[in-house]
Amino acid sequence: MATSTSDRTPDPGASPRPPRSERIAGTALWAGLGVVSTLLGMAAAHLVAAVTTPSSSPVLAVGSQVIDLTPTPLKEWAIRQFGAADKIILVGSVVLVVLVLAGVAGVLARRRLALGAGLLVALVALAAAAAVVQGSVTELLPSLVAAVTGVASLWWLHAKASATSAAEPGQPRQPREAGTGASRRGVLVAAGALAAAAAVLGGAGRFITGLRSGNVDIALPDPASPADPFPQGLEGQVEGITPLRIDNADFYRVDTRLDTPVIDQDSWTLTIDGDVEREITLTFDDLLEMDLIERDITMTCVSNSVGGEFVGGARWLGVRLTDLLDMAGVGDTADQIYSTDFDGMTISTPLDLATDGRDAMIAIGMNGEALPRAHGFPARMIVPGLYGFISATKWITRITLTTYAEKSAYWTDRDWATDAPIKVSTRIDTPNALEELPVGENVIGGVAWAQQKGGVDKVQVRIDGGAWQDAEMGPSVNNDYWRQWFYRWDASEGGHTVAARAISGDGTTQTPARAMPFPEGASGIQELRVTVT
Ligand SMILES: Nc1nc2c(c(=O)[nH]1)N[C@H]1C(S)=C(S)[C@@H](COP(=O)(O)O)O[C@H]1N2
Ligand SMILES: [Mo]
Repeated sequence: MATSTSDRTPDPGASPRPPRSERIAGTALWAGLGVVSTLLGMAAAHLVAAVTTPSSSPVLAVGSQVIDLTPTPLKEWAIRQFGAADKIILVGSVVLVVLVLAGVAGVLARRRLALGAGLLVALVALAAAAAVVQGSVTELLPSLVAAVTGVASLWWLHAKASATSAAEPGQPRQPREAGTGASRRGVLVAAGALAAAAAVLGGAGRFITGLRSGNVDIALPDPASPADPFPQGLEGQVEGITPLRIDNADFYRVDTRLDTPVIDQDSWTLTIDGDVEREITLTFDDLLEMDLIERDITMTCVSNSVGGEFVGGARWLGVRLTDLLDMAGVGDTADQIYSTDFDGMTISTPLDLATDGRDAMIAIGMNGEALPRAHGFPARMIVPGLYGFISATKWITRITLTTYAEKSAYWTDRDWATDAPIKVSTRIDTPNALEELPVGENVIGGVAWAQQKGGVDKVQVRIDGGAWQDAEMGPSVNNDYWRQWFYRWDASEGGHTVAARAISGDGTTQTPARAMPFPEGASGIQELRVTVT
């Protein structure tokens, strides 16, 4: 038999189909090429977004759109399941879905490059649409970069895989197969190089975002109306208790954003309009020149479950809200303060409550520093006694005096309450649920709050469903601030339940009636089991 090159192909008469394991490896390789191309596109886009508008990064734009479209019950479920990690899980899920589709695009590209590239472009088009809905047309740039980089990368890898496969000596031309052996190694090296490039670009994007979202160091003026001296808390005395004042870096953060907004205080302005005698616009410097009040106030999120993490006490510095409203002159039809952040997100606040004499302010300082970017720099609203979602607008740029009939804010559109005073509540900080404790004296401790209800007068502890016993109280800062408490418990061996409740200065006892956070805040009594051995 003559030995032509084609004769070296094993069993030339049979189907050229490679063995099953080869086919799986081939598919996996192509899926991987799709994933690498997509990662490179996302990373390049992330870098471009980092230097322009961080939130226009395709994954974040899609994530924000998902947040806005998620029905309230599902959102509530996610917060219950994942707590403060909900956003990491959201972004992670978006990335996962994108990467699965990227793998599909790679496999399609093996058959026809245009099919795979088309799927990638369709994916990016979705992100671009989200970026435009979330931001503006100027935020299309990162998506464009993602499309160009991703498709170019897929095209290059496709060419390499096809070319090396065809160049295999003695092999029939198989342009649709990533070759085997040496040729496959070439493709893997190329893909590895692109993956490394993606890591570098993505890392650079992260680094730049980190630099840009660093907090601003501004010397703040002294308050015209300072807070009372701050007492020593129980934290040195009761192990595991929450500090009386929460450091800025530890303060809970709740908002709809996946980025940390970077706002330049020199171009920032605050406008007061709507039903007012004269519309006014103030700069950051204008605020610094006004009389400032300084107050210790405990903020609470409506999504905080009983015993949850979304509550914190801090010292706020700002301009009295009523001073600003008086400058504009509020008309007599308004019943709602409708505030807007730099990105168009809106929050409603009942006008009568915000102006009833409580220390509502437009804050520019938190615990002796300018507001951290995560907490609203350059300015935010703070209204003691109301949950944050109807009072604490961060990155605020506009205050519109209007009516609830006329305008509805972000959470109002999602069926949350418009009038939601913070409920009297307490949290057991120590011991932890299911903790094992030694027989004898154990200290139970925590914090309680009753803003605008006369502050916390008493906390009581109940062991195994027995009688309520008064706890020892930490210092009282003011009626809008939380209060630490502890109870010395002589524990006997066995399993026990520990519960705590607060009683406010105006005589409100924390209700045992259980309510979920939606639509106006959780209630009930925190009870946990411990084992004493
Ligand atoms: N612009 C803007 N402001 C916002 C929010 C938001 O999503 N966007 N979330 C509100 C909610 S629900 C709460 S509880 C407080 C939380 O403020 P913090 O993150 O500083 O603790 O901010 C409020 N202000
Ligand atoms: Mo909130």
